[in-house]
Amino acid sequence: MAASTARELRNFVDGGYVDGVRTFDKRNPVDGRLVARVHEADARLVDAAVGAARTALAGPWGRSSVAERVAVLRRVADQIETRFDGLLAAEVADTGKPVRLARKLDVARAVANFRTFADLASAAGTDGFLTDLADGRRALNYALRRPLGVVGVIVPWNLPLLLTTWKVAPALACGNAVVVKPSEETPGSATLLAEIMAEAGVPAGVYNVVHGFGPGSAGELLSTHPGLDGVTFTGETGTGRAIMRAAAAHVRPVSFELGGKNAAVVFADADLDRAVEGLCQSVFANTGQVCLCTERVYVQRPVFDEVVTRLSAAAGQLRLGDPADPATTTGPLISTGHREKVLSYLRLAREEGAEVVAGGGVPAMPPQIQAGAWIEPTLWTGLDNAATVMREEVFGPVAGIVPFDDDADAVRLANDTRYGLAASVWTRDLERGHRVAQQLRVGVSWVNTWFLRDLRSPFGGIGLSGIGREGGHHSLEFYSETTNVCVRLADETRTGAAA
Ligand code: NAD
Ligand code: 6OD
Repeated sequence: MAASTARELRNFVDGGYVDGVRTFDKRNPVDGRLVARVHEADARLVDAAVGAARTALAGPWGRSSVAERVAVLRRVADQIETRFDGLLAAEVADTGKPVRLARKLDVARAVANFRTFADLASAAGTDGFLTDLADGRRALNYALRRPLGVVGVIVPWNLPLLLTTWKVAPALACGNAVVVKPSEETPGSATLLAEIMAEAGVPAGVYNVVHGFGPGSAGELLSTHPGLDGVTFTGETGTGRAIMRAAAAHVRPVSFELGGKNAAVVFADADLDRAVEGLCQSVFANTGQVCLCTERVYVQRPVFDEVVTRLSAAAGQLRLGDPADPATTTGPLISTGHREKVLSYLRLAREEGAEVVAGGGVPAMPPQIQAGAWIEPTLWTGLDNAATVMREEVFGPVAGIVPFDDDADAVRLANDTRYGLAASVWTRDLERGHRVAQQLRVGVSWVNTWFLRDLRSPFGGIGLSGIGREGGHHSLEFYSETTNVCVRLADETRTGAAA
């Protein structure tokens, strides 16, 4: 039998790797092989991580200037580039996503996240007002920005490095110290990032990582810890509820990016080549495991059949397989457990009357990877918004396609959800594009594109999709506390008009 190549992944606390109380296995979703033995943190270790972060804030990091922190962030970005291949390998081993996707999306975004928040922090100002009251009193008001403090960063498995760095970069830019809890499914890249942080000169205790699960494990232990000053979380809406309850007990701020049931609206006047290509991306990218992925496609009646036919054909063209093969477009789901959930929704869709027009089951794969969490890219028609599968987030490569008549109908259907994360509108008529995009009750509305990101722009969700916005100055605001200083100046003498 071949020797195991599984790595040991430890917690990172106060600048060093630390054993957990026990280990759990992380398996590769492509073939089920053991990737890592992960050291689970217990209450004592989570406490040590929070304590290390607090201590770091009392040291030089807590007194650092913006310019010093910006320099650190730039070094982290450079070091991620230097260690690009290692991060890429960790991300692909944990998620099974195609190398070419992880290269372009996940690891490249980690670099961009640190550079963007370095730029933004160095350019950020604060409010300042010269107060001039009617009674002649004058004052200078200016706002001071301080770090929030110790921030808990709890992240999911779908875009692990992208989402971790999306939160850690602005948190460090603002002078905080963080305790990161990666998903139990994707412990690799956050652990490797700890080495990168140390190489880039991030002081011990500023970046900590604790491994484990959610309830009864590191996730719950971190989110309920009294020593946190704030929590930033990306993940399922139900998990957000639990974290919010814990935050309420301590009256501390939360920033939540949660689930979605995102709509795409395709008008008959759309460039259908572009729309079908865009839909294929938005439904199937990362095997449908992006919170922004489309699971409801509304198509104007005159082009409904054509879009169904063309999108189904595009789904059939996707190449599932070895992540290292440049021809692979689509990886497995994150785990066979998650596949069970997605398959149960596909069974339900059929019971609810869906006509499956593409995929619908588990594909036959080569024997060496048949044990992986593979699933066919799937589309159905025949269900309206009343169906459970048109209302609940599936988080897989699946979508229902539904016809609509006019703009008002499209807006009504797209907004008929308790989620409100993202939407895309496909039309050649830009006036209509603006009009419809503005009527959609979502945090992010795209026209003739999908997942095109400017990191300075606000990002987040409405309703069950989240609380707050991150991105640009919104991130800097969440990760800061502001104190307004009001200094009385000499009164204005209002007697006697100018000579
Ligand atoms: P999840 O909520 O199950 O887990 C996310 C993280 O929370 C993990 O680290 C997990 O261990 C931890 N966790 C779980 N229960 C916890 C608890 N009770 N207390 C504290 N921590 C706990 O989500 P997931 O399955 O990892 O990711 C998929 C979900 O994430 C989908 O719903 C998806 O839409 C959502 N998501 C949203 C966005 C966004 O930007 N809105 C981005 C990515 C993913
Ligand atoms: O692009 C981003 O900044 C972001 N937070 C994306 C989230 C994707 C969810 O899966």
